[in-house]
Amino acid sequence: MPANLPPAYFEAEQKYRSAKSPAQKVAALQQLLSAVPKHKGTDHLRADLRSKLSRATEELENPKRGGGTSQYQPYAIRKEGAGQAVLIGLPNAGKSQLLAALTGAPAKVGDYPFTTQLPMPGMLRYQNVLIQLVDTPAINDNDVQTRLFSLLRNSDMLLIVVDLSGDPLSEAEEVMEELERWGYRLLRTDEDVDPEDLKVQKHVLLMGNKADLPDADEALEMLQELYGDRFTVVAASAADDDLLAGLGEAVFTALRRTRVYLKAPGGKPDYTSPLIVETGSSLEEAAHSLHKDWGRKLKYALLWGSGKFDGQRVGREYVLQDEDVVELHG
Ligand SMILES: Nc1nc2c(ncn2[C@@H]2O[C@H](COP(=O)(O)OP(=O)(O)OP(=O)(O)O)[C@@H](O)[C@H]2O)c(=O)[nH]1
Ligand SMILES: [Mg+2]
Repeated sequence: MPANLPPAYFEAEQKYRSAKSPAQKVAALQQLLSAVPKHKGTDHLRADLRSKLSRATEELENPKRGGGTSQYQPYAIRKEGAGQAVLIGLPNAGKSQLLAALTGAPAKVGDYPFTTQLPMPGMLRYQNVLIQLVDTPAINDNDVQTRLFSLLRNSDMLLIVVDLSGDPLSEAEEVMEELERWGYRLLRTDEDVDPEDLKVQKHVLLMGNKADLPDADEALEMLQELYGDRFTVVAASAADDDLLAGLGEAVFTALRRTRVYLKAPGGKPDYTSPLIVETGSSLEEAAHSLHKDWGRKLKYALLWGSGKFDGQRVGREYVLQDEDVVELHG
């Protein structure tokens, strides 16, 4: 469950990931721990960080007995924020450049294929929400496919990046064929997961990238014509601030998340750190994700939000809408 962590946490997290020596690791972990707010929802995370810190300290003090690099698992990227969206595509589509432009993560960009060798995460801010983006090596790189597809399986959605200045239609086709070959079923952003289907079902956003280059408009139109019925198609470019600014909303919508602002009786709602739940979640599910005690003891909630009476009383089965303000009563 998202723990609604502050930006300082993700800065420290970035430091931790790039830490090379045990001493850097220890420093970054200490910073991480101090950035985590202390409440029930972060108990697990704090325990996890404390045990990492004690292992890193051990490694620092006894270099030979420490875990060393064998425990380093670059394809196991822990989810952070409202959800994890993974950038995939063929070489040179501009995945790394896009990650860098959207999140500031120091992704390596190159005009030669297979520049990216390992996945790298970064945090994209959309309004009051942080979304984790993950850059990955090219999907047709045989050496990484097994590990890459296990990362994709664990992700919340896929961002398929194609190069509008190349041959975006055949790029999209190749990426989709690859995914289908690995047993994936691709879903439109507004399509529900089919519980009967045993395939790995993932929501997809199709990104026509390098929209700043000549003839990109026509290429985007063709992409829209061919794939527009099956997927949401958006234009992207690391060189165009207006396009970049619009991507946050597109990714947030595709992630299918709902923001809930909690308020205490007589208090003000906290608009800065919404509780994030899957779209379609009931009040009961949201209360449970907050804490299992709340899930049990919740009787009703008072609700403020668009299209509702202020302070309307709703039951456990009420389906939450994005930006509802909720006061829980046990
Ligand atoms: N004009 C333009 N060029 C871009 C854009 N994004 C990336 N490029 C260029 O495209 C080339 C490839 O960019 P990368 O971000 O390394 O591509 P990638 O998809 O990560 O490639 P691999 O890591 O090899 O899979 C580089 O030369 C970038 O400078 C863009 O939005 N516009
Ligand atoms: Mg790359």
